[in-house]
Amino acid sequence: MAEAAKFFEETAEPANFNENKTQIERFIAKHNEGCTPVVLITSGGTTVPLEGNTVRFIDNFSIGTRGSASAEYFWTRHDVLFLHRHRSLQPYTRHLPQSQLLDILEVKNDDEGQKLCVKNEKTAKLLDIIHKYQSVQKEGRLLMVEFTSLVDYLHLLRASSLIMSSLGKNAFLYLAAAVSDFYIPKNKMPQHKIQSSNGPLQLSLELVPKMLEALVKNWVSSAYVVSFKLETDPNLLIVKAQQSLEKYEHQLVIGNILDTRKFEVVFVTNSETDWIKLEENDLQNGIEIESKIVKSLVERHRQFCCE
Ligand code: PAZ
Repeated sequence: MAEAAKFFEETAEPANFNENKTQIERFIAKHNEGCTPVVLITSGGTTVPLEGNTVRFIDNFSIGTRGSASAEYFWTRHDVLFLHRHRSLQPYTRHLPQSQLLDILEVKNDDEGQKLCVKNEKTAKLLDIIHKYQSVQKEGRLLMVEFTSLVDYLHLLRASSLIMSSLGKNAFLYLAAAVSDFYIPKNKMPQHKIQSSNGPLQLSLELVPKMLEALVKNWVSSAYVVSFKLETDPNLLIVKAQQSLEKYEHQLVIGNILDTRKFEVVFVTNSETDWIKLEENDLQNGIEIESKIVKSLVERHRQFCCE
């Protein structure tokens, strides 16, 4: 935990940090009087800059499907603080990929001239998305905050967790972001663009301190905390998830394998290892695995609050 504290001392807060923090404080303050639980969803990947004036950075595959889809299912019971990577998928708008935007529109002519309309076959789906999105926004049930780099993400995660601690057991953390395990500390990073004229590049990355321990024990100690574990080797998945649970003593680890993450995940707790899978008919009916994940978690959090 000392390493976590040192990390925050040595790294600067992101540019708009105070503004974001104020917004989060206001959002959570609204919930302190009521009994609506709030879920903090982290979503998308983090970048690791190689230069102070960043031209190049290391990134990862995550585009935020898990986080953005989950947010939509949490609204049955929870309000959502959505901490997401800049330009990654967002709840509701994820259904409208930019590449298809022009295909759902058509130009119609009437007495008043040309009108831009949504194609008939797309109208029902779009109306449904817009109604849901507007009602969540109107009722103030969603706050979206963006990050890009690993350092931005960790500062925002710590601030959000500390603020949410006032919610007690009504705080739920759903840590689905793919966060880099390695980084280059500022004092070991060149300020200016690395020059290829200097020859091949050798990088030395340091380990990012594990923040989950500080989060569970110090930042938001009464919360229900679910972390994710991604592996590519199926033989490692459950062992690594169990190790994480043992080490950090939070409530649940959701394990997933890169290639099958959209179809199956495994819930690992102190007492069970429970697979959640999409069946053939789920796939045919367009059911998303996040609907099953979140349904189970909402019930688990409800029971946790009653204990
Ligand atoms: O964002 P996405 O839907 O493309 O991927 C989701 C995921 C695989 C990043 C998530 O389910 C996950 O496992 N996050 C934690 C990764 C890790 O730090 O092990």
